[in-house]
Amino acid sequence: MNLDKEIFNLIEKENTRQINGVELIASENFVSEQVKQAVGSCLTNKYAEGYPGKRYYGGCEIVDEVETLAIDRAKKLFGVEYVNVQPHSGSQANAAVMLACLNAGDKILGFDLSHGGHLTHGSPVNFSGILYNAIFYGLNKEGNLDYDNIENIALKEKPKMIICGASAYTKDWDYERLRNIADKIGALLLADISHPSGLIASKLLNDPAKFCHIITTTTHKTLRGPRGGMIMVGKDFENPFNQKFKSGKLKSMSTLLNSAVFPGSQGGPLEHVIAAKAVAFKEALDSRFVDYSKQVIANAKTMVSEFIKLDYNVVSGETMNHCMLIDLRSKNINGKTAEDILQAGDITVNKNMVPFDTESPFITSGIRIGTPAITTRGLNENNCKKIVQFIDEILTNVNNLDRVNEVKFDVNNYMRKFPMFKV
Ligand code: DSN
Repeated sequence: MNLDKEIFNLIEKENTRQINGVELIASENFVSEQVKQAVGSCLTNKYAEGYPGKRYYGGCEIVDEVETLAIDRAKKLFGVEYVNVQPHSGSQANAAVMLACLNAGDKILGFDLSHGGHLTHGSPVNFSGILYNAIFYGLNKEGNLDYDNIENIALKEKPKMIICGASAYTKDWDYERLRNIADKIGALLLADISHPSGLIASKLLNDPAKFCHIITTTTHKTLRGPRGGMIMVGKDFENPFNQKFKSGKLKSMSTLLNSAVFPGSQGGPLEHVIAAKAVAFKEALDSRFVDYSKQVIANAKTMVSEFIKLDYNVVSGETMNHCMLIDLRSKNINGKTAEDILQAGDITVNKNMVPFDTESPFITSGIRIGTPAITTRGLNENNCKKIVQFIDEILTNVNNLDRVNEVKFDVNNYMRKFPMFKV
């Protein structure tokens, strides 16, 4: 068959874009060759609805082994009793958890999207806010979570589920405190660790498995696997208030979650992606992954202190993880303008709402920056100082495209020195 030039030329163009640019989107990363090979393997041909040993199709003996290996590696990596590796994404993982645990109209308490939360934690435009009755907690003026306030809201509103986890929060989470709050009202505590899961697997951040009833994550952010999702339970238990599946006898949470993924909300699992997840989990079990995760945090901390030296307003003034939020109001630039002009210099970030933002989500007052991808390319603290200089030079020349083009030339030359995946 003739090569599909249209598509493969585009893939090559994207490859060049990734090589030449500075990738600072906090939720992105670059995977190893082995992860890519698994995603592009013959496993994409196989239908395997069901679970290992209980499939609805023949010929699943080998994918059963693949999926079991992925599950076993994830259990070891996160120290948990139950894992489902089939969710196609973090959003699908959250949808399955809610399907397993809640009835339509039940109240959920999540972290406000405009303060750093996620669409699937109750946003009115998402299934989670459409099907369930969502209420929110946010950040205080200093840009930190206020656990007393979360407790007050929970005691007053009595949600059935409390969701912790964020897309743009630079501190760690006090899962123990949140579990105490959940226990006071008999709520389930769900931790969505999509962003920091690689740092948690590396034991550099608090461990949600000890305190949260259920954990969801994506596999492609700090965990550096293929795009996908996963659900975990530290210690299996009976769901105390599930009505839909009850039929006289309470079922274990693992049984409910499996049913909620398939057949509840998904069809055939993507076994090629599950194989790639298994590869990524093996890589994350290697001590070199811990070194990588430490460097992700060190790089983020360096960037924060460099931005502060240049008078940028970093939300909450620090980071403990892989990302930072810059409130650009003091620099008189909005998030969209900053995203666009940085992109013109081949530096990719995303505009982001900052706490108490006065702009719309389409404009925003800030940008979010993350270090997982540049750290995979081997950039260290000194390199991160240089990246902050590039960013500052572009943002101080928003109206001088000639200068932005010069910086872009320097950015491209600088980045071409780095491999895409430094072991
Ligand atoms: N879109 C992801 C992020 O950028 O954080 C979350 O789903």
